[in-house]
Amino acid sequence: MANLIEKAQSFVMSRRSFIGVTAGAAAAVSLTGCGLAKVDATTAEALAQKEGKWVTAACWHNCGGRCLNKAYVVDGVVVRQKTDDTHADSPDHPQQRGCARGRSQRHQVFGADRIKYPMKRKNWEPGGGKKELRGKDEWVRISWDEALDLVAGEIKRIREKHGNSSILVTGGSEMPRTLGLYGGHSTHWGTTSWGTWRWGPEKFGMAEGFFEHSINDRLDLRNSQLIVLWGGNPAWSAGGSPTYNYLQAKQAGAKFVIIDPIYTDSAEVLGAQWIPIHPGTDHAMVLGMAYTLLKQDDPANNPLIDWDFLNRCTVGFDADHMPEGADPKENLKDYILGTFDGVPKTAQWASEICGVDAKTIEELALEIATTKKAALFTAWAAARINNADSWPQMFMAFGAMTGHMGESGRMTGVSCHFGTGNGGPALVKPGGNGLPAIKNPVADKINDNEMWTAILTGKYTAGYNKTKDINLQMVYHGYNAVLQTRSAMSKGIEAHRKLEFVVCNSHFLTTNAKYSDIVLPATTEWEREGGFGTGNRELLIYYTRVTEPLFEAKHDQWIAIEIGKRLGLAEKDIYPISEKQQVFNQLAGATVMKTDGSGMEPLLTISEADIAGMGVTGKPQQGRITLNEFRETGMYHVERKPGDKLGSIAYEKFRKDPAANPLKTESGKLEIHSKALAELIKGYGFTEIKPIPTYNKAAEGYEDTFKDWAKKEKGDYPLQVINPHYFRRSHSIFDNIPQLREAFPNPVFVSSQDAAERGISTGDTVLLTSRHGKTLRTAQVSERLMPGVVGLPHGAWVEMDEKSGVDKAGADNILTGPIATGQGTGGWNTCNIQMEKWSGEALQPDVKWPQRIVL
Ligand SMILES: Nc1nc2c(c(=O)[nH]1)N[C@H]1C(S)=C(S)[C@@H](COP(=O)(O)OP(=O)(O)OC[C@H]3O[C@@H](n4cnc5c(=O)[nH]c(N)nc54)[C@H](O)[C@@H]3O)O[C@H]1N2
Ligand SMILES: Nc1nc2c(c(=O)[nH]1)N[C@H]1C(S)=C(S)[C@@H](COP(=O)(O)OP(=O)(O)OC[C@H]3O[C@@H](n4cnc5c(=O)[nH]c(N)nc54)[C@H](O)[C@@H]3O)O[C@H]1N2
Ligand code: SF4
Ligand SMILES: [Mo]
Repeated sequence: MANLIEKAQSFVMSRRSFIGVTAGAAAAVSLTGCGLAKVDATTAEALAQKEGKWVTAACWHNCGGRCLNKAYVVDGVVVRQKTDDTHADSPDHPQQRGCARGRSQRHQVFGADRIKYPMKRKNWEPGGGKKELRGKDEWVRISWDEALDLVAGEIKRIREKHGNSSILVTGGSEMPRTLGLYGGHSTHWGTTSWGTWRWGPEKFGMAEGFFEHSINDRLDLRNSQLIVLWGGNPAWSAGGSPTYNYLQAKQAGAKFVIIDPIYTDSAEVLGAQWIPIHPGTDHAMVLGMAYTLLKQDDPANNPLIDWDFLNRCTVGFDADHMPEGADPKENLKDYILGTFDGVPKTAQWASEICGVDAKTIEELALEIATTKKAALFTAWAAARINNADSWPQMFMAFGAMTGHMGESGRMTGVSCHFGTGNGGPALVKPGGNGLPAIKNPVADKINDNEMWTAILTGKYTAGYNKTKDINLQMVYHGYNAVLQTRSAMSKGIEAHRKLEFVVCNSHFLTTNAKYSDIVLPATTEWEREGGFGTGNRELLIYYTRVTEPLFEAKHDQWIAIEIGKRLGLAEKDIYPISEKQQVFNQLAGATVMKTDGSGMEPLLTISEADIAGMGVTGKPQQGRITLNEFRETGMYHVERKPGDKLGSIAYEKFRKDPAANPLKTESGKLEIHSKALAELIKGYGFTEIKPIPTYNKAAEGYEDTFKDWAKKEKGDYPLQVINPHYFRRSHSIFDNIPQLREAFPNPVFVSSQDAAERGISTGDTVLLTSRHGKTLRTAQVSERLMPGVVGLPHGAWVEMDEKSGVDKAGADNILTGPIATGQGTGGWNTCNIQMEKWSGEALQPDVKWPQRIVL
């Protein structure tokens, strides 16, 4: 221990940082009420000798994993963390083990750079005050009373001057309650994670609104002989057990194929066949595969297409199976064959677009068609591109052609995030918190891609052929990082400097906070009553308070109430239910699947004493485990075994008898011709698609890297940049943690061919330039990328050099533009750039940058 403490003390991350720790040693302290202090060796030594208590600690991020995280608290000090040891680990019942981020959670909560007090921009005054200084002004500490008076005062003033719609609330669920009662506010919308899987698929019968329902559960995956992934890198982007679950399928004999511009760690660990592809062109590849099958299929001697499934369960594949009223010429088969447009979608045709050679396209098509049990998966990355509204439908159509749907070991759908390789409805879930909904009287909803231009131009798209005027003058940033995570950040910064007022509740000086006028310190989940980790269908995590609020941080709900009071509203209308009671209601309402799979039953036994102990109102109840047991373990993990009644086969009943189990489409079948889909997309007012899945070139996609496509002459932005979700961060969260900065340096991944052509070596600082912005990063040259593709990890906090207009952090959205297509998708993985060696000063590693410690 002494050695560890010595190490900890000498491990100085930055001049002002008090975080001094290596894995396992003590460091951050919460001195109740007054915040943080450095632990000296004597205190650390003393703490190490004392008995403490393990508390289930939140890991509440949108990270694609759900792991059990525990903090060992001695005298209010978090001495160490651990992960799931609640039961023995086995392939059927895996422990939910945390990743490096979750294990660094204490460095986040107790970070020296936490926002400690309410603060305002020095030159700010009601109405704006040197708006151009947003993002570079100094900060001044103010009292909570002053801060709340100023925010409420601005809300009042701006509402009177410009009306309720001039106030835009981003994310969060707290201020919408207060402002909903105060006449309302404008909102924004978008598809973020899901890309074009968000609103389209339920129109043609897939997933019925919930992506996990499109694939079978993880134990059934072991019955697949072939698992093909169009994108998806669970080893990086689905923490916890998904990669382990995939490995069980491999162990059971499955072959893996991964179609991805990058040879990922997932491809490596799964021993997958790697098929590199140009980003945003998967649709073309699948068309080439479908053509191959149509040409070679011989039902009598060489059956490759599941005509029975197509004919019984789908409409629109061929002229004989069209939905009512549709033009029989508008069917997918004739589109693929080129019957009417004169362009057969051959493997060669596909190859020119997607970059996969024709032979590989044909071989993969035949392999899938002749394998008895295949799983066809895609993650959302391949749909987080512009103009891809027909891609999910094409993916479904190919699954239907090959019949890999609705049976054991056979599935076609999305395998991503919490649901990676494990589909089906939740087996355990919390109840509702009991809060009544509050309606927002303002109807203005702006697509994420137009959020910043709406502020700058006063206009936004409000539907088909419909542009609406809007005068946005105030932004309230709740629980989100939109300036960082939505497209067109350069426009976003400009927009922030145009507004009369910007306010943000925040943990750190994040991008949203940095460009605000007033920043209010928010508590983290470790400083709150408790809450739930959901998403993985097999488990429910119940975390509880680790520490009292640090410094002057307050719960977002408290902030919303206090601002509301100053606007003349009553607490009982904004939050009629206390934080404690909200948690209790979720506990009392928690349910778990009966072991025979026949329905849900209460999870918890709760006694009078429990209710009194929590200081809430409620009735005692009987359930499967006691509340105390749940609190102690921190997790209820449904135990699964092959052959149990808790599995899920997507579309099973539908496949057996589509008439008796119709989907929610007009025809009741999977619609390869979907009028509803085409109408939905048209209704958004951005771009249109056909009812059948034709290939649509993406704005700023591969084709746009050429000046002249026919002559194959490259243009000014000859490369494609994509944004892998990176291990250091959960989106923008954790970017500031020194330990994670050291472990994951956030380079830009460059193919050796592109590097050689530009004289770039590993370690060189490179400049990436798109049509929309410029950013710097240190190159990591690798054979693992397809030439022409650059991997810029998602979510780094922008660090703008105001003189040159160049960002130094590698912020992905500095490069993306305000492009809205189809269902308003975040089209991030279609973006064109140029790359060159930087002639200016070389970048220092991020870990050496000063922390953003303000006060
Ligand atoms: N270029 C590009 N952009 C992308 C993507 C991409 O691949 N490329 N991916 C997209 C995807 S998939 C997603 S899901 C989005 C994510 O977009 P966001 O949801 O905006 O991203 P996060 O970084 O998770 O932001 C959460 C913020 O909330 C703060 N926060 C957490 N808890 C609390 C709280 O209790 N109170 C308050 N006040 N704040 C809190 C965190 O500190 C953090 O700043 O990004 C999208 N953006
Ligand atoms: N570490 C970490 N994990 C995360 C997150 C995070 O921020 N950090 N965010 C979570 C969230 S909210 C989400 S939505 C998920 C997202 O999960 P995904 O969408 O799976 O994540 P990505 O890392 O963007 O992409 C996965 C793979 O798709 C490849 N890819 C990109 N574009 C294309 C394409 O056009 N075609 C094909 N075939 N492949 C392509 C990338 O090279 C990458 O290897 O991740 C979750 N997990
Ligand atoms: S994968 Fe997510 S939930 Fe699991 S430890 Fe990492 S950050 Fe926490
Ligand atoms: Mo996401």
